Amino acid sequence: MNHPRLTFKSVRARSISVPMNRPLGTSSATMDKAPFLLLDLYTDEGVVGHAHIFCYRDFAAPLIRKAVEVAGELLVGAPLQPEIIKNICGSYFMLLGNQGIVGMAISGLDVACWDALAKASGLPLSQYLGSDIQSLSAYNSNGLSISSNLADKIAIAEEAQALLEQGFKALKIRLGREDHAEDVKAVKAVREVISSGTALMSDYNQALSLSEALERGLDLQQEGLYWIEEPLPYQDLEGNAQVVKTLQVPIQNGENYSSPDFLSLAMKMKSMDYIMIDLMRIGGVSGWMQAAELAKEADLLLSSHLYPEVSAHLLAASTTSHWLEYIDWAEIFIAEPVSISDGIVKISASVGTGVAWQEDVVTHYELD
Ligand code: SMN
Ligand code: MG
Repeated sequence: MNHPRLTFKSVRARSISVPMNRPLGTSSATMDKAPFLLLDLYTDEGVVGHAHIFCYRDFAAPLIRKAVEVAGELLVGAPLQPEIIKNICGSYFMLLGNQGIVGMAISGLDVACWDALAKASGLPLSQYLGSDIQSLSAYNSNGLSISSNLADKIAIAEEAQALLEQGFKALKIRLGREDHAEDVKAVKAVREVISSGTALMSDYNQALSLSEALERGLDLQQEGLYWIEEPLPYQDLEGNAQVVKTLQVPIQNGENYSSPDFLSLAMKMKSMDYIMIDLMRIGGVSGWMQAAELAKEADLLLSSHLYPEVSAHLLAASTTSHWLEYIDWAEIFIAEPVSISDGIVKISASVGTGVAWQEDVVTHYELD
């Protein structure tokens, strides 16, 4: 791909922690604040690229920030090209390892780089990547948590109805309570109030052992779930393959895959029916596009994990595009949140990713 000529000047990274409209309770953690790291990548030519990285825990934001700043020092004066960022950062961080905090820092720089390149070309990112798709189906992934105040049937049913109010046709429920019967009760309570045409995805966040996944999965199959996500630890490729083989309900995996190579291995092992990519784990836009190519070769349906603002462009440019995960956590600080009606997301027509900050909000929630 021939990119416009831009030169890396500097990067500014700011940690913020914003309140969430609905706390998210998963089998692994409950969050009521969303920590993000915001990147502004400056070029000699005046174009600025942006990226936001969801950091899961407040303490992680300054750590990822440090890795971004160290990488930024190395990149001063370099031509702004994804391959160059990957090579310079890849070799500097080689001995430490290019996953986790470091991987998120490099992915964030890659996203900010693509944002700047698409901006310099005068195109929305989706079009810069060759797509002319204007809209995508999204599921509402807010809420439906595992948390005590939602353990009762009525509260979770009411929440499901509220989550469908914007016209969504699909929701995701978090599973993995100690007591499987409580999970079943929650699924039934939601299913009872949503129409048969509404898709109900589910997510265990890696909570189960293989025997639990098989037992619970076989029992849940009759509840009409659209997919079961991450029943087992993501790296247990063999166990996941066994779950895929045994259950009829599709298994969704991939949000924790840190490279296209790992995805390729997981695909060879047949560890998923559907694939979900997180752009800040897989290597930014560059990693996503490689993953999309692998998904295309294997004819695997590809969904996004978090970052609906940016992922919408990437799904639009992916041949086997499936569902966009919609969460609203960044809307408080993003100037142009994703536009949704009837569960359909319209791809932003602004140049680049369309992501820019509401500066007064960023200042208010800045961590340090
Ligand atoms: C998830 C995402 C982000 C934080 C916690 C849990 C979840 C999902 O796995 O797929 O939405
Ligand atoms: Mg998940």
